[in-house]
Amino acid sequence: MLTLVVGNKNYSSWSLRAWLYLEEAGVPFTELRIPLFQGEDWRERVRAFHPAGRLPALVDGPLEEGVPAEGAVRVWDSGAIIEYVRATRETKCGWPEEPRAMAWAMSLAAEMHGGFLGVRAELPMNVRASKPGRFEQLSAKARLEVERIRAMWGECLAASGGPYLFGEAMTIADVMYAPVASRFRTYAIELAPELEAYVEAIHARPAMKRWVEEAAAEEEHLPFVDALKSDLPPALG
Ligand SMILES: N[C@@H](CCC(=O)N[C@@H](CS)C(=O)NCC(=O)O)C(=O)O
Repeated sequence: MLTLVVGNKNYSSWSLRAWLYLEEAGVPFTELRIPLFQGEDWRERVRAFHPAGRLPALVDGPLEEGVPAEGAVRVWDSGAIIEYVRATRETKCGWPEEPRAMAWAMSLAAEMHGGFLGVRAELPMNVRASKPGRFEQLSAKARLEVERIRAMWGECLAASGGPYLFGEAMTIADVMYAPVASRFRTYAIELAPELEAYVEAIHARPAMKRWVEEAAAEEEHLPFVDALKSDLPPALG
């Protein structure tokens, strides 16, 4: 029995990655949502699942009184969650099989997981928002990162023929960049037609559509994200 703990669907990009992976992989799970930055005790509630108080987190095993029961396996960090699920369950989504494509996909996923700090801070995920014109306000660092993402998506799609980065099937690389596709839509980042088609293909996935609908229905607002304040907690991006 798997329980995935996610944050606010509108804002938590790392939660989206783990959630979308489980959905695309076809692995059954129960979702538990703990909205970040809400109320006095949100960090304490999250710490029952993730020792550093972040989301997403996964529990393999029962919960008792809303927290992992003794003996339940706890996994945190989106990358670890994806690999744990792949190692313990039958999954319909993974890495490309061909070694060269696999190496490429793994490298792109790692590049996302470990980098793009400018994009993460200056283009925070805000699924239901529409904030065109943001590109002109970005730092040089964030602009270069946008350029790198455009180039990497373009190279992959040209080599694979799309509609996903590595061809006909969604892979973990697409899952890792799904929140970037969402940000590019929110901030109307200019894209070549084939990259727009990729953003559209990601948003056309039934699971992604559900996440977007559920994000739009959430009631909490994080003013520091909505107002694009510079003191955005870097981890949220
Ligand atoms: N590397 C982690 C990042 C987790 C993370 O930082 N999550 C954000 C939400 S998207 C968070 O919990 N932020 C809380 C905070 O900034 O205190 C992962 O891949 O899961």
